[in-house]
Amino acid sequence: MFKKILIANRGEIAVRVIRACRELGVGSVAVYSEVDRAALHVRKADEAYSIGPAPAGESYLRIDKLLQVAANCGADAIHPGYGFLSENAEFARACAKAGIKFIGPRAEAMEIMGSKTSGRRAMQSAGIPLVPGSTTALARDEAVKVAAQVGYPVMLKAAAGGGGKGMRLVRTAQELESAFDGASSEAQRAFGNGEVYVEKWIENPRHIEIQILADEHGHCVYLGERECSLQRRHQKVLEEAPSAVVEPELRRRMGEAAVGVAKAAGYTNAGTVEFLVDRQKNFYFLEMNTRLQVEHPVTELVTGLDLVELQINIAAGKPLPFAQEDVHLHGHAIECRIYAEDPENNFFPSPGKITRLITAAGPGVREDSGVYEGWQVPLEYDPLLAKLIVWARTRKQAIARMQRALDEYFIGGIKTNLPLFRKILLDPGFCKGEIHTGYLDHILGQAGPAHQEKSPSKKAIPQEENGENTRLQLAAIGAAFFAAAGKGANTNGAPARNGEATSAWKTMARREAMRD
Ligand code: MV4
Repeated sequence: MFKKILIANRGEIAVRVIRACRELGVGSVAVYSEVDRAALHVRKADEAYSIGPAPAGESYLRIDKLLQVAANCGADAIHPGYGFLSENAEFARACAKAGIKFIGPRAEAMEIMGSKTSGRRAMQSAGIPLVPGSTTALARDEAVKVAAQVGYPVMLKAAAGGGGKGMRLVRTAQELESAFDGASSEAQRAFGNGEVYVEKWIENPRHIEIQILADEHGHCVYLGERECSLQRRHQKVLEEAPSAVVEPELRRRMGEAAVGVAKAAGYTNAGTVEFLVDRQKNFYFLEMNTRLQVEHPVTELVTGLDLVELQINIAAGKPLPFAQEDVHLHGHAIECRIYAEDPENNFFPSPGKITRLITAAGPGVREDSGVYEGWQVPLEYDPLLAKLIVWARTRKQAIARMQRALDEYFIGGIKTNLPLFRKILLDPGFCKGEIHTGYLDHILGQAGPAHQEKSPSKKAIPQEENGENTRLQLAAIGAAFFAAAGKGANTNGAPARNGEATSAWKTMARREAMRD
C-alpha cells in the first residue's frame, strides 16, 4: 500500500480523498494556492504545501510544481480528483516517469477517450451502440453528405469537445454550412482544435451514466447507473441512483456495454461511461469520463461501496475484492450540488465570506463539503461549495428526505442555488421521474426564476402536492428567520437571502397559523 498520497485538487473532492486516506492509514498531502491557504482541505490533510498564485494555471495545473512537492515530501501516489489535471494524459505520463503512481487510468486509455471521434471508432469496433453519424472529423462538404445520410435534424460536435462547446443543432440542410463554420471556429477557440463531426439528433434524451471499476488484473465490473439529466448549461445540478426509467434488464445491457467500453480502451481504475437514452429506451454511447466524478456518492450510497478506497487499492495493484454478481443495488440516493451562485441573477457566481453555515444531518443524510463558516469562498475556481446527498429505501422517501435536509440547510453571507432545489423537489414531473436533459430549463422557464416565486397558494400547487406545500412554507420560514437574524453579521454587503418570504413577521404569523 502507498505511504503517502498527494491530492492534486482542492475543495470538497480533496476533503473526500483525504477521508479515504485516513481510513486506509495512508498519509495525505494537500496542496494549495495563495487564496486557499485557509481552505478546508488544507486543514484536514496531514501535510500541506503552497504551490503558487490563485489562477489555476499557476498552481493546481502546474505539473512541475505538483511533482516537486510529491518528491520533496515523499508521496508515492497522486490522486487528481476531478477537473484540473484529472483527465490530462501528459500529467499521468509525467507521474509514471517520476515513479509516482497516478490514481486513475493509464495515459493511453485517457487519450483514446480524449477525442470523441477516436472514442467513437474504438466503441464501434467493440460493438457498442453509438448515436448514428460519423466516426471521423469531416470537411464541410463531407458533413453535408453525412447529414443527408443520417437524416435531419443533426448535431455537429467538436471532436475535442465537451460541455456543449462547439456543438450545434442543425434542423435543415440549408443551415448546415454556416453552423459547421460556427461550430468549427468555436471549437478552435475553445480547444485549439476545429475538428467537427456529425451525429443524428436525439430529441430530449436522458443522460444516464454507468460507473465502472477495472483493476489491473483484467477484472471489470459495473456499479449501476446515475441519472444525470437535470442540468443547466451542461452543468449537472441534481443526480440520482438508480434512474427511474432503468429496469434490471436495461441496467444489465448498459452495464455490459460499459464494461465493453472499458475493455476496448484498456481501461483501469474508476471510470464513467455516459449514454444518451431516448424515449424508446435505446441507449447510445456518448463519451467516457476517465476520472472519479462529482456525483460518485449516489453510487456509493446504493452499492455500499467506497469508490475512493477502491480507486486507491486498484492503483496499489490489488485485485477487485468482489465480482459482478456481488454487486447489489439497495434503495435510492439523490445528490444536490450546492453552488455559490445567484439564482436571482442568472446563476452568476457569488463568491464571498460564509457568515453562517448550518448543515443538514440526521438519518440517511451525507454532506461532502469543502467549506466552513467564516471562510471566504474564492472567485477563482468552480463555485461548488458542497454536495448534499441523501439515501432512503424508495425514490419517494429519498425526495421527502432531501426536502427535509434542504429545510435544515442554511448558508448565509453568499448567494447559493439552494432555492432551486426546493423548486425541483416540488415539481410534479420530477416527482414522477419524468425528466430529460431539457427538463430543468422547462422548470425554470415555466415558473420563472426562483426569486419570482411567491409564497405558495393552492392555485399554484396541485391538490395532491399539499403535503409539499407545507414543506415549502416551512422552508420559507427558516429562510426568512435566518435572513433576518443574519443581517447584522453580513459583512460583504450582499443582501441576505430572503427571496422566499416577504417578511419574517408574516412568516412567523403563518407558523402560528399552522400550529395544531
Ligand atoms: C446530444 C444531444 C442530442 N443528440 N447528441 C450535450 C453535451 C455533450 N456532452 C452531449 N450533449 C448532447 N448531445 C445528440 N446526438 C443532446 C445533448 C445535450 C445534453 C446531453 C447530456 C446532458 C445534457 C444535455 C443538455 C443539452 C443537450
